[in-house]
Amino acid sequence: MIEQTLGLIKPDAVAAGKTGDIIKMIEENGFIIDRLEKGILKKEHAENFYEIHKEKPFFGELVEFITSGPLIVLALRKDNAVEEWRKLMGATDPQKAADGSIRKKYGTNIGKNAVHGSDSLENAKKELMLFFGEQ
Ligand code: 3AN
Repeated sequence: MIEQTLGLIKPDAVAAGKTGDIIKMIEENGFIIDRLEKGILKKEHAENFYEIHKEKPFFGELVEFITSGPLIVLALRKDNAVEEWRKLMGATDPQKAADGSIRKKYGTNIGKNAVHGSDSLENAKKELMLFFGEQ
């Protein structure tokens, strides 16, 4: 099934000048980039986005990091996009991420891990709505 998912290139990777490399990997892996935007997230927007992690000890750190500089917001389309994008991203902890994955290549640690992807089709719809509004 053709799906759309939300991808972020996080501030660590943007600041490191890896935007182009990551977009190249995305395109080479057969994703269509339907939407692309660069900007700095407002604190309230980030808190909303990471709402499911509100009770976690690293919530403050998470919000601070994701708002710390420009990021790239992407709407990615492909057959089975949610799962395929998570596969291309690799495991949350870059040290555990598979060879060839984006996090293995460009992630620093479990917090600064270069990219984000929705974890289900339901959350993809919510996250796409949060960033891009009604399509
Ligand atoms: P994923 O991004 O792979 O779906 P989640 O949903 O478990 O991972 O975590 C959301 C984000 O929270 C991660 N991308 C990561 O940046 C951050 N995170 C997860 N665990 C930790 C942790 N133990 N310390 C700091 N940040 C974390």
